[in-house]
Amino acid sequence: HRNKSAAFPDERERTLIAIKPDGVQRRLVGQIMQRFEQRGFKLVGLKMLQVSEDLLSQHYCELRTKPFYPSLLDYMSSGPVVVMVWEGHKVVQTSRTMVGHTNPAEAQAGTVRGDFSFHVSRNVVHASDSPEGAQREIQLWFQSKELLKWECCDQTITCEDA
Ligand code: IDP
Repeated sequence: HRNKSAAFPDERERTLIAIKPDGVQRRLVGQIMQRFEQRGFKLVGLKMLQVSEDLLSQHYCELRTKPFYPSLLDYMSSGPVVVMVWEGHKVVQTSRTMVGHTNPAEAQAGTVRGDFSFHVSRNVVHASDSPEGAQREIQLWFQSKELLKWECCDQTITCEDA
């Protein structure tokens, strides 16, 4: 059988999604993961961890001069996070749409932030904002052996070749 992923590299695009400490505390992990599963994306990495300050400062290096940066680090280390890598066609852009505006007050209903939050300081979830950013973040959060290659039996149904 033909290796579709090799022939269509776009289907191998990956993004990093993290359920932040408020999402874990509020028991939203299952509902959030379900949205990515039912959209048709493939889960290739998953773990729960208490994030170190070192990892957080690298993850949010572009925000270090922002006034909210210290409280962002406190928030992100206030409890465990669940971090995932999802794979699929245009997964970065589609995930950003699914997650919604950074500020939940402006996020549309139907998005994760629009359905589960109302304040920018507790916005439940992280999603990479570009394919390049996703690659950087995935390398930061995961070792390559933690990302699994597996064949999804519905791939020929959810995604057309051409
Ligand atoms: P993004 O998470 O939607 O990509 P960024 O601008 O990269 O948005 O900000 C990263 C995170 O920093 C946000 O998700 C949010 O948790 C936090 N943040 C952004 N702006 C503010 C703010 O004005 N006050 C408090 N926290 C903020």
